[in-house]
Amino acid sequence: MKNILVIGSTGQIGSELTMKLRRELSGGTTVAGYIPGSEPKGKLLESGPAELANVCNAKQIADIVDKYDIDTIYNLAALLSATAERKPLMAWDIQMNGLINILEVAREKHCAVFTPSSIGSFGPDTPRDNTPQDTIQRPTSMYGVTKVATELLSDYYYHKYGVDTRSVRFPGLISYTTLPGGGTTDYAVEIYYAAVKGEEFVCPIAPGTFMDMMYMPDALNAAVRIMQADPRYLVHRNSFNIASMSFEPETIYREIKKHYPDFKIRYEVDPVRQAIADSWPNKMDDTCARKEWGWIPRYNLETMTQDMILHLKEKLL
Ligand code: VAH
Repeated sequence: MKNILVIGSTGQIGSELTMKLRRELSGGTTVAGYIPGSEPKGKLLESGPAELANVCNAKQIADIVDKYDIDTIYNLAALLSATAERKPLMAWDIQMNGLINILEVAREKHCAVFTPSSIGSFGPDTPRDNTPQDTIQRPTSMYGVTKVATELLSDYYYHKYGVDTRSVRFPGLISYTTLPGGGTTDYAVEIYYAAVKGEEFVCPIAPGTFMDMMYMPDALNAAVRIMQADPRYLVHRNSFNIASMSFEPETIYREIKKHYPDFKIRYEVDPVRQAIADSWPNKMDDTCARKEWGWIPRYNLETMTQDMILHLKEKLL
């Protein structure tokens, strides 16, 4: 990887991935792709080039690839699960019509492509514990439908045209830099903000609802490492299970309470997000990612909580 285009560079993943790529791949260029209304600001804008990059405008993407001699595209454009349930046709347009634009540009201009999948690609018939790498995927959300289709289309372009497509199934991602928007797992970010601000947390997900979760630094390492992996050892491509921790609201609440003994939680379950969460697995088996490209997480709930609170105190207080 040398010259990279990050589409969705101002989102929860993109804002941090772009900065990481610029820090770690200093020999090349990392272009921050954005759409009107989500322009890069601050260090993201000052540290490198930015271009309008709407996945639904294939020519716009192709022109950027030509201008910067892009060899790798990180396609992070998506509506998250709860938003996608409210806007299913927009989600399909961005995630599928946008994806085929990216894959066609990559086919013509010989770019590698990373498009993330998610635990959302599984459904209620999928084995919930130690979810296998290769298993049934019949999601019941539009987000999940687009993620399964993303995996299949990305594999199709690899097998039929040789496009170097790779992907991971992200758990719920937790970070202190950019708030997620419209996700089912967003509660695991919002709970830290409430604790640091000294507020009671109103949790939209019911106690006992386990989901795979991951700290953003581990997610970013996975996104970079998989694209740098030796393709000779890749048995799978789209898309690898990666896991680090699985918890439910009471578990994370008790961990935060070690730092804030007076922290309170109450539940106001959101039926849309709860139905989505109930259809997702509890914990994935990520043996294939560990074997094929050396995936290994560094954070657990205790160390993530320490780091989140440390940084949110600086950010909010
Ligand atoms: C969501 N944070 O909740 C995203 C993610 C695994 C969950 O895809 O929709």
